[in-house]
Amino acid sequence: MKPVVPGMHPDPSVCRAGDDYYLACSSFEYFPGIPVFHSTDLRHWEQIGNALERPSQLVLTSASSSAGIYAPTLRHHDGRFWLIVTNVSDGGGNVVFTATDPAGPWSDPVRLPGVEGIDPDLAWDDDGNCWCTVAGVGQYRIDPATGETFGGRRRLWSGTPGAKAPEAPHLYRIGDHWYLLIAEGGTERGHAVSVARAQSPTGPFEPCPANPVLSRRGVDDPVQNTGHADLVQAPDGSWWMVLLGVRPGGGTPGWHVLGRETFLAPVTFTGGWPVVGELVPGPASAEPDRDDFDSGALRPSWISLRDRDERWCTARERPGWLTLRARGSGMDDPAVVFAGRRQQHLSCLVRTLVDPADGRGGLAVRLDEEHHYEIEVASGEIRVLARIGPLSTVVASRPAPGGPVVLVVRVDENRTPRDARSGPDTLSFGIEDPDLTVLAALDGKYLSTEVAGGFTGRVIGLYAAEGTVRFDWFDYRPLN
Ligand code: 6LW
Repeated sequence: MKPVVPGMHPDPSVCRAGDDYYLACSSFEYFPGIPVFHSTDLRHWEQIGNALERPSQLVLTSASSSAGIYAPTLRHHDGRFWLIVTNVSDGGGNVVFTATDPAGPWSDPVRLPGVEGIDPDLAWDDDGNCWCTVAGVGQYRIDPATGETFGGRRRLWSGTPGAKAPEAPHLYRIGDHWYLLIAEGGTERGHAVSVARAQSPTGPFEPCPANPVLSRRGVDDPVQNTGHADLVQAPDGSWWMVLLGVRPGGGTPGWHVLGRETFLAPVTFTGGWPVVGELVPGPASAEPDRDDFDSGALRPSWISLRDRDERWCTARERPGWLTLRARGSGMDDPAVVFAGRRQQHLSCLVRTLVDPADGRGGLAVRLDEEHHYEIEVASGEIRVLARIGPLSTVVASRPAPGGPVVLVVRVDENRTPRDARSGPDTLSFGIEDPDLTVLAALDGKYLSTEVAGGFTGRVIGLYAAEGTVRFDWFDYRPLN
């Protein structure tokens, strides 16, 4: 079952304007922040930008991995697009952005100092009141244009008694009722979606007798951890849910490596309550995706760590090449200069042509600072490095041919685990000279969320660890 937006695209929020749908996701410590997608059928999504692409909109200086930007809500109201989100780092808090075109530019932030809590939602009632509902579940009346809060936080509902982490609230007016959709059970295997309804946006809320309305708890299904959902109505009146889920692989307990991905399901209303249908498969794999760095700008799928400054990362300095200039000393260093893209397929082949000149750098597969594998070239040597928790090691090395070299990582999903401990995939690192020579093949379980912890998934990309390193092209080929 393929997601509709594969790779690390969690906490999806969706809205419709006319015949067009737009979707936004969390982006954590990566810059630019909040990928924005467009679709006309809810199955095929194209990234049209990132909402937060200027330092005046997003500061992540002190964001540790899996901190930063959490759980946006995207809405179309009164002829404008509204985005509300929490930056859990750098004193960011809850902030609202607006745009007339969701591809951007988005406004500078309006801060909501009176709103505490993550996963903020925006909903408007017929009297023009704007309600901001947050994890917990609490609610504030706000003015999203000024950031003012009227009165304090009111408790709305805490979900199913005994269930942990009532979060990800979204509030909708549907027919005669206000529906409050939440996630509960935590974002791991116990994740679920529950719903309550009321006559007014402020409650009192009556829980759905069939809660949870969505969960994969204890269910034999390749898609697990389903939850954190949002609803949208199609022009024909049908309802749809976007939600996050993961695809664990290997033996026990199952390791997911791509982060939490966005899935789609139909929703019908029976007796005034939503009933969630089977997941709708996402489109078949994308075509090979090649970047030649010829346009001088990086496409929106490229993400950097915490910031992207022309001094360290530019496609303009040597035309047709991406130039990275080291700031941190390597992939262990939170300050490393890294630019990559989400791994979006369970199997894929990634290649790049690197000219290390007098620098050191290469191709990395990153989960976080403490969990990454890379192949790098420097001063006549090619090395494969692995960092797993507190342990770092050089896995393989060999002399480098002079001049630019093609570095390769191939990820192969492990479709038939040999035993209970078999990992989800194998990552093979090598060089093309011109035939492929594999220097090391590593178990992918160590670059999974179940090992590393946190909320993110793998990103594959380019880095500079010393001096200036230039890349002529970057080729990402899905293999499934
Ligand atoms: C998000 C919370 C969650 O704020 O994970 O799955 C957190 N749900 O709602 C970070 O993505």
